[in-house]
Amino acid sequence: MLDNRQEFERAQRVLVGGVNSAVRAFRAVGGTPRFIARAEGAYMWDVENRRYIDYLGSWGPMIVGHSHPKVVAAVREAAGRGLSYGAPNVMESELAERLCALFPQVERVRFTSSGTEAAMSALRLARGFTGRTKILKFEGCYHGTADSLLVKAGSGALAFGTPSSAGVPEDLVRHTLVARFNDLASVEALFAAHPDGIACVIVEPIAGNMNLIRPEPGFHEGLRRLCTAHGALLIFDEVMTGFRVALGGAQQVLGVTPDLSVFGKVIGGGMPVGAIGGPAQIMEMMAPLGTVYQAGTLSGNPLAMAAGLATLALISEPGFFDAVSQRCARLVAGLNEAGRAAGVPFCAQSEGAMAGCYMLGRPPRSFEEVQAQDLERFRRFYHLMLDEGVYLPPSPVEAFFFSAAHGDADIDTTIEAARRSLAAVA
Ligand code: KE4
Repeated sequence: MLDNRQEFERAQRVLVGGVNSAVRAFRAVGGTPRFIARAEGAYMWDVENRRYIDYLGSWGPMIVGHSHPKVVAAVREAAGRGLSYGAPNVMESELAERLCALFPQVERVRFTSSGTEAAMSALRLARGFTGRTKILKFEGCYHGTADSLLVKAGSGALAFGTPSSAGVPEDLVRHTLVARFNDLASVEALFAAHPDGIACVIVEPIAGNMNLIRPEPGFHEGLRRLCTAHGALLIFDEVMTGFRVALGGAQQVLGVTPDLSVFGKVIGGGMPVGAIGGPAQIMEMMAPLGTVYQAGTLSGNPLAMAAGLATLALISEPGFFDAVSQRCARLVAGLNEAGRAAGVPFCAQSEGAMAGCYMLGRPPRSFEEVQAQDLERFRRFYHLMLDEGVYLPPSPVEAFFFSAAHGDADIDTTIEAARRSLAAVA
């Protein structure tokens, strides 16, 4: 068996950067990515058989924990009936019915195989429905890798300092307008500059790809008002927040209803699923009923639907979100206490089972504030925690993810590891 370093050297000979998604390459924190051999509950084990308490959770999907017996059983059972049909199957309808029941303004759904595809298709739908060309996004928000959205994006694009990707034609991105999260005046100015020109505003309702940044009171109500007044569609990208901050996503927490919602991650339970949801009047602009084309070979894949259905059944159980939110809050309280004890500008916060920790004295409220972190101190902290067997997302601009599988002993172990690690970087 090769160790992590040897596996990484091997991977880099055949995979670009040794990875299949840029953020996995540890470029923001340095060092060698861990090659995971297996995962169960709150834990992952690497090829050196080192166990980690996992707060990556596959970047969000694993809210019930890894290899949950009911999810694995559902996938196994589906696999016995075929891996993919390329034709309708009833589980697609079942999962869509669950979505429509949870989100009142969602009357029609279209499944995809990733959040990127769902966000990209939602943009096309908004442009087709409104007949307009411009889209408005927010600096630091990330909506996957569709060309129009790789402009001042978050997540790995931000971490690597390439928020606006090479290879995206200038005459395309000129239709992408960028405002500042939590700055309604920057949105109003763009609407004033482009009257009747903006097809949609797409936003992470609670930002997670410039680390967790909460919306200021009134921000989303303002977006809702401006979009309605200007005939633009408001799109909530709930790929990360959906079924994570609450069963009804950020729109339930915020009490603001978008025109279209984009989902992913938890809705697939670890299998490839994205989704767009919205009123029939808008959604039915999409093929085969309308003229906005959209398709995907593995969209609605039976195994992915089975994993999503099993996961949604588990998180819909009474008390699930109260329990997971309370335990996540206990972890965050312990991390904040560890920062105070170490005398380090370090803090953490959470919303439901989504959390963020920062090398800052108080939670950031903007893209600029999150950028003010002491990156070298974060890197040292990150690796000290990894060496303690605590796996956080390998970036200072990513949220971290709690699960129902994280027990009190895991929380206590994590807090103690943070105390030692923060003391060491003080
Ligand atoms: P995917 O295409 O990676 O399934 O989804 C893209 C996406 C869209 N919208 C939001 C709000 C997202 O957070 C994401 C994906 N998030 C990143 C982590 N910040 C996925 C990790 C990765 O890129 O490997």
